[in-house]
Amino acid sequence: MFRLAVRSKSSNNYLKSSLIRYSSSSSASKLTADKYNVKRGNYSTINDDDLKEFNSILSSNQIITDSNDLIGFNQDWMKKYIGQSKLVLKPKTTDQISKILSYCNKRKLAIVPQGGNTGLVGGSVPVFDEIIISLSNLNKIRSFDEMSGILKLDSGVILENADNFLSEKGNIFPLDLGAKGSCFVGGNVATNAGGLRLLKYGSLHGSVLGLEVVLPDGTILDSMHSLRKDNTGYDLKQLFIGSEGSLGIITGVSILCPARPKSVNIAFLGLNSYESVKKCFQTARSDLSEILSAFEFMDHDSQLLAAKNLNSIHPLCQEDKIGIDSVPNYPFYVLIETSGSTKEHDDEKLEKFLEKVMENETVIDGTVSQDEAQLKTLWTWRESIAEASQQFGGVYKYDVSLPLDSMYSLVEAVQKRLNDLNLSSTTDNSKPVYEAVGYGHIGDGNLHLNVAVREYSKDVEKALEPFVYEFVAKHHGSISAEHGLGFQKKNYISYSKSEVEIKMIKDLKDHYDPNHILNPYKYI
Ligand code: FAD
Ligand code: 2HG
Ligand code: ZN
Repeated sequence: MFRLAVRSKSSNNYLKSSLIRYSSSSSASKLTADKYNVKRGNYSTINDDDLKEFNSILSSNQIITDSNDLIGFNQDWMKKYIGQSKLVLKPKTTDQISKILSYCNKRKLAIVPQGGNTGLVGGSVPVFDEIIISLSNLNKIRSFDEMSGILKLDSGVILENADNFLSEKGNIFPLDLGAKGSCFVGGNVATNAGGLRLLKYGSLHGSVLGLEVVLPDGTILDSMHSLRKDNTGYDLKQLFIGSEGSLGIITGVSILCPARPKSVNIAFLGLNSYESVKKCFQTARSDLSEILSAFEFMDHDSQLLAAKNLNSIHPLCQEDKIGIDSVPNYPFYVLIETSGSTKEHDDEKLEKFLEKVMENETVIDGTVSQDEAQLKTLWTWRESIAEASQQFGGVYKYDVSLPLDSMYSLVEAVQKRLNDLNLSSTTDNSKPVYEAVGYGHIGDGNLHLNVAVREYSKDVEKALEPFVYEFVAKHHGSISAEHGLGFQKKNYISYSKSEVEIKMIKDLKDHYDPNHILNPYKYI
């Protein structure tokens, strides 16, 4: 029986509350520099003259030096990487950033650009005493052209605020992700974030039309174009999309925003095997074609983690149960979103598709959203996994691209490895690993492997790295599909890039940032 109503009562406010800046105290042994045995680069240390200079550029409320206020800026979202910065600057204009960079470059003071600090690879926080430049005060919408759908905005605008603004105009931001309430548009561009609808709207390499960037020596590169087609010379903005704060500070973004779909449906399905997930995707791609806007998959254990965290009723639960007891026994789940302009047309297409996949038993069970609240609830069961996986103390996250055929075998290989090494148990609290789960953007060939742990431990890390990267390289994938290299993967780029590619990346870095003041100890 195909159910048409969703019963879960949970809301998706979980993220907003969880992303409020934390206030836990850091201890010396947990510092990134100590944990990973990093040697401080040959940078200057901030002195009174430097502070005087920054005070001449910024007002006092744009400068943070209080140790309590610094904690949140020094620690990443996973509480895995902890830096030692003594100074956060919060400029309000591109010009102020230009002056700061020009000064820091001359003084050889290292810098970390920071957006919403939701990055998952340790790129947004310092390792030593780098100055944090927070983009949070650069938060204005600059212009919107209703005819073309081109939005120009400061890089510190929160993604959700940009999308809410566009919603009033009948448009949509061509990127959506679970951290939308906290991440900044500039951070999204700097990481080339993929998110939940890349399948429909493509990557930021396609939708970003122009950027304004401050280079390490303070030069302002004004490339805020509004042209869809421009073949005059190198496409320089592409250099900064995904550069993770290593080449310049993005201060402005010009982006093409499509019309907001008038009709949106979600189907949440239960399946019996990974083979069925692939078959379901193939059918969705051909039968839902132009209205297919997301195809996400989740394994059973990822739903258990979400249920434990949300403590609400799973969308496919038919009994009077709550939390983990409400999660049915299907090994895999799929969330399919359709977006279009005509409700009847989309409903009919989805209905036919569902009839087909249920009839040939690709799909065993399912439910379809009927209103905005249900849509949100269903998305919650997918979006909340990222947070749920760290509820036991910590999480090791991998965001890989793999051919669909070998995608889930990475999760199985990791589970086996952790069991063989006697590191994994959901019941024995003395074992560091709670669970290894898989989920992700199957429509983009992007798997998220999350290893939920009771605490960060060298034994677990050694069991996972380079094992995961070797597996990915062997299967011709990428060690980062969307979160980037940051601190976590800086030593592993060669698993995904050739020597020639790495040399070109290094040459560019040396050319534009010869003093390596921007985001040191990361990326490469
Ligand atoms: P930050 O974390 O502050 O910074 C990330 C990197 O960009 C750092 O290296 C930083 O130095 C650099 N940077 C930031 N701003 C600038 C700037 N203006 N100029 C130059 N460099 C800058 N990512 C995805 O791709 N897809 C997802 O679906 C997704 N879902 C997520 C869900 C959750 C719950 C969480 C916590 C994270 C998720 N992420 C996802 C990861 C993260 O949200 C993205 O990488 C996001 O784009 C980071 O934006 P931010 O503003 O928080 O950047
Ligand atoms: C997602 O798709 C994000 O939910 C986060 O990219 C993935 O936390 C993760 O590993
Ligand atoms: Zn993702």
